[in-house]
Parts: sequence; structure tokens; C-alpha cells
Amino acid sequence: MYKVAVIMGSDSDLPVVSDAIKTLKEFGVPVEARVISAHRTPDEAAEFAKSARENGFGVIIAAAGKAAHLGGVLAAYTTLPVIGLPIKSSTMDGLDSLLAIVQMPSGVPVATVAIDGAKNAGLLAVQILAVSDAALADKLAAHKAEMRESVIKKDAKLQDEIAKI
Ligand code: RP5
Repeated sequence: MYKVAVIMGSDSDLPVVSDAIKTLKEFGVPVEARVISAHRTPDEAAEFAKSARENGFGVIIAAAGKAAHLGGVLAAYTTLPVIGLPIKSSTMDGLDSLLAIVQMPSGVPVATVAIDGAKNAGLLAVQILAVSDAALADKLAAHKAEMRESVIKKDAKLQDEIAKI
């Protein structure tokens, strides 16, 4: 199975990013996590992205805050899909990170999830790998069925509570 790379711009991003790593592990997807900064270690960012495909990665998750150029820089150097994860690490509530990641120029896409949307970044990576992995697709279907059951239970509980009002 392809690996997923979870790259974060700083170790200060880890408390949020850990949910992406946890989600990938829950699906049994091999994950490697690194701190690589587009601004502080630009050579390492380019080198990682250039060699990611030959190193067995299928998807890259790039988590960054503030002037969040990491996803875009990685995407510039690879043809692998890059998922941008905007981190709410600034005085601007993460809107700066979101816009920096999502507003990519035509020709260099970065698939962007919500601010601090680490779980969805992990799930999207699993879904990309599941296109060519039937066992992974089955796990995703089971996950959706669990979500459905959970919401149906919550709805039933709500009906009980409403009846008592
Ligand atoms: C970004 O700057 C990082 O991704 C992080 O979200 C933010 C702050 O980094 P630190 O100053 O905490 O290292 O590059």
C-alpha cells in the first residue's frame, strides 16, 4: 500500500495534526510524519516533494499556519495529490492559513480541508488511496455505516427528549 506523508510546518502544529495521523492509523494506512517548513527549510521541502513518489508515498498532507505556503511549495515539486490543512495558529483565527492554501494558481492544485480539519485531511487521503484499493474502500464503507448508525441513535434520543418537553 502507498504511504501517506503528513508534513507540518512546525512542531507547534502537532496537537491539531495528530488527528490526521490517528485517522490514517485507524484505517491501517502507513503514515510518515515530518516537520518541514516552506520558509525555514525550503531545500528540504523541495527535496522531500521531488522524491516522494519514488519513496512510496501516494498522498501528501501539508499542515501549516499563518502565511501557509507549505502545501503549495510541495505541490510545485510533485505530481502526487497534496491535501492542505490550514492551522488556526495566528491572530487571524486561521483565515490567513486557509486563504494562503486554497487560493492556488491554476495548474497547481492543493485540495484544502477546513481550518483545523485534520480528521477530514486523513479521511480524504484514505479515500484517494481507496480508489485503487478495494479493502480500504470496504473500511470506508463501514465507517460511513457507523456514522449513519450514530446519527440515527442521536435522532431517536432527540425524539425521546422532545416528547418530555
Ligand atoms: C507555520 O507557522 C507553521 O505551520 C505554524 O503553524 C506557524 C507557527 O510556527 P512556529 O512559530 O510555532 O514554529 O509555518
